[in-house]
Amino acid sequence: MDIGKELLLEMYRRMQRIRQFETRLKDLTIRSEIPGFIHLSIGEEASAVGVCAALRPTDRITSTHRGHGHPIAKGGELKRMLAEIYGRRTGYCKGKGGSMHIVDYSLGILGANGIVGGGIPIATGSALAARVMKRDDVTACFFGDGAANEGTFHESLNLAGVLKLPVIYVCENNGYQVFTSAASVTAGGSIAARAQAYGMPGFALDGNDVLEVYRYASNAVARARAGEGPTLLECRTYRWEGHVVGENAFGGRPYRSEEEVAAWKARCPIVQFEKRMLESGRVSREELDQLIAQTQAELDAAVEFARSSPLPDPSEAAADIYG
Ligand SMILES: Cc1ncc(C[n+]2csc(CCOP(=O)(O)OP(=O)(O)O)c2C)c(N)n1
Ligand SMILES: [Mg+2]
Repeated sequence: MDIGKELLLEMYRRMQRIRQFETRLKDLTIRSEIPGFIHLSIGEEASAVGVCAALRPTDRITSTHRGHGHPIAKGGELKRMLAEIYGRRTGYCKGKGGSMHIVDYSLGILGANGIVGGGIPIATGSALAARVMKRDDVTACFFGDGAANEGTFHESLNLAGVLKLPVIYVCENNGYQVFTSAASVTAGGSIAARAQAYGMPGFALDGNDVLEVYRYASNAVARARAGEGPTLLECRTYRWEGHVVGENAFGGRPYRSEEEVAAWKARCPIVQFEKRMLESGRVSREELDQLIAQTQAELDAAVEFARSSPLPDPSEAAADIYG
């Protein structure tokens, strides 16, 4: 698959945005500038970016509790995301949602979600809505290996398989569900293989290879748009950080070996992508460095914006609340 240079650089920019945003977020959280639980997806940037690069602006995504990378990959603004995480009025949900509730309907970002597996029926409903409204938009649904063992996964894939809905199920298998290894609680061993039971194609991919993810996602999107139905992609990847920032405070025993973490860090999705682009000769080190510097400046401005934004007024506490 021939990918234009402009798209390659845009994918790289978005991976850098995610990495830098979350690295700064970790620091701000440790310094107690930010309230609430923060789940980082450092190390998992390729699946978010590879899938979203295959989507168009009117396509939609659902995300998870580990939900900063997906909205950034879909084009979310760093400053409004950070303001939301700071609980400020200028944030995406006017400061009342926080890290696990980043939403931007105008970009097709239907929301991060604190309920494990909660995004899967939402994405399935979104795909059904596109069908009913006679739009050829596709919905990409991100979820973890833990969510693949929830009832919502099975009910949703069954419905999508029966109705041939335009949805791409993207399981980011990072090998863990909090402190439990996926291998110890996942019957059958392969999440991708579950697709067969629901009448759709399923593929297990190198989730750290942004170009491989993009290739599979593009095929799945084309299929969905043509009315041929859903696809399940299992992206095998790894989270470099703890389940949540500060997980050591929970007092648990170490659940991953230092060697395992080091081996995955050596397979950094950003470094691997850089290497391939530089080796192809299509992109120069200077071009990449320029994108890194631009992202740093963008992030500095976002931190300043969030810090200087006002908190929501107490009189707004019950506004925009449904249910
Ligand atoms: C329905 C539900 N059950 C349990 C939890 C607590 N919980 C939060 S994250 C998580 C693990 C999810 O693992 P996975 O789906 O693999 O996502 P990852 O954290 O690895 O990205 C659990 C059990 C929850 N938020 N919602
Ligand atoms: Mg997981």
